[in-house]
Amino acid sequence: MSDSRRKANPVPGGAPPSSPSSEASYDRRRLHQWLAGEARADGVARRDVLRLVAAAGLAAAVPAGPAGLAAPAAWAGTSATAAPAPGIVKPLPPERFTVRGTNAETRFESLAATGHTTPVSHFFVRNHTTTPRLDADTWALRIWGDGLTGGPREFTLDDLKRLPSASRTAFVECAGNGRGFFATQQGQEVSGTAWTLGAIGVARWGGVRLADVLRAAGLSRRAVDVMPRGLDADYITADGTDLGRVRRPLPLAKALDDVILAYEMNGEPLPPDHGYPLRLLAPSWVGIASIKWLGDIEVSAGPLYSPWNTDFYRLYGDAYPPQGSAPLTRQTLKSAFELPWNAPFSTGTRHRLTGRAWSGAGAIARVDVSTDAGTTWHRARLHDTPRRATWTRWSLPWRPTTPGPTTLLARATDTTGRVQPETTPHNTQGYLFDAVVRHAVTVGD
Ligand SMILES: Nc1nc2c(c(=O)[nH]1)N[C@H]1C(S)=C(S)[C@@H](COP(=O)(O)O)O[C@H]1N2
Ligand SMILES: [Mo]
Repeated sequence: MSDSRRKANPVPGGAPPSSPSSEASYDRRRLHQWLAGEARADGVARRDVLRLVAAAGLAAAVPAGPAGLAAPAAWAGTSATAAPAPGIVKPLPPERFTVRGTNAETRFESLAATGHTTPVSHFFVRNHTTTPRLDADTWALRIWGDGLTGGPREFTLDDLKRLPSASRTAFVECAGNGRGFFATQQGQEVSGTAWTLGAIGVARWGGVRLADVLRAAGLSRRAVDVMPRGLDADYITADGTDLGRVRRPLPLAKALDDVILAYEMNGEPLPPDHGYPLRLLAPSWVGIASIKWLGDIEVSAGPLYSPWNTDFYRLYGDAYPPQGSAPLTRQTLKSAFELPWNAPFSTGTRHRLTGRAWSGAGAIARVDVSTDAGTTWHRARLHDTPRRATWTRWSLPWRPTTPGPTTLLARATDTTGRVQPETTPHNTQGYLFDAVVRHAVTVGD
């Protein structure tokens, strides 16, 4: 059932303004505008946009416009060249984190000691390069572009704090969370960081609504896209191409809906690794939408492109059209046990299995757990009031009877009726893994 649904709608998610079909038509409209010379694609190779245009079956009257930067035909993965030091400021004790290149994955078992929100001490870090050290006293956010009624505007942190404050509990989850299971469960090759399930954390984000800031800056009725950009170093691909600073266009509809510019995380100033002094937070969307270390936001009357919505963060592969899916928006559906791999259990003892489940499309409706590799299923007890944009903790008692290795499964269902499938259709960059994860454990006597 979920398989046929995926074919019709390759990008998970349901209702407007970010439903797959509206994103797909938005994407076609952008490409039309690019052909008409009305959309900019700075820092994106011209031929990459042309490839999208061709694959979308759009007209061949191609503008002579300015040439984009040269870019490779295929990126060699989404992680920068491995550095000797990960460039992360906070401590990364091995019982809480697995360091992967410039990134740090949270060990899911370490979350058992945390509450609904994830303390900074446990929160995963995904850095394209390294954490920059910024000085809030000299920092200001610049808002500019032809989607404003007037000229550029600057906001200091104090200016932002004078606007009405807003806060939201929401996860940040990398689009590649679970990517490692394409190889280990499905025998498929994908590029990028081989995360297990710990490229997610939930925090209480405090700041101001992006909508309020855009209005204060003088939002024009002609605005269609906003492009937040980070102050971290330019991202250089493995083959040496400079893609510029990390940035990704956000459709205005999302920007005005529930996006927050956060200067606080769990009631404290944002820590350096998570975007100090200001980050964007796009609830329910893939992590790349939540740009850290904000320096400027372009507000545009025409559609914008960056490599983070042309090559990265689309689904490419046999199950998808040649131009890839529309740019990824909402996260998918997952659940995870708060257990290490091969966790030991003993027969005749009553254990309590705990975990978390979440969805980018709605709240969690139920979680079913199997302790016998899928033969029988038991409904887990939910410990949070399920809400969208955050996870729900769950538990199930288990008294193992048979010694030996076994496989635990947890299968979440969300309020849109989506159920985690047995397999995820392959995509070359390993995004949005949503299949039930087969968690190996060992039962001793
Ligand atoms: N400026 C900037 N913003 C960024 C990134 C980055 O490397 N630079 N990484 C993105 C990605 S891919 C993810 S998954 C999230 C991770 O947020 P976290 O490090 O606070 O967990 O930040 C996003 N925002
Ligand atoms: Mo990410």
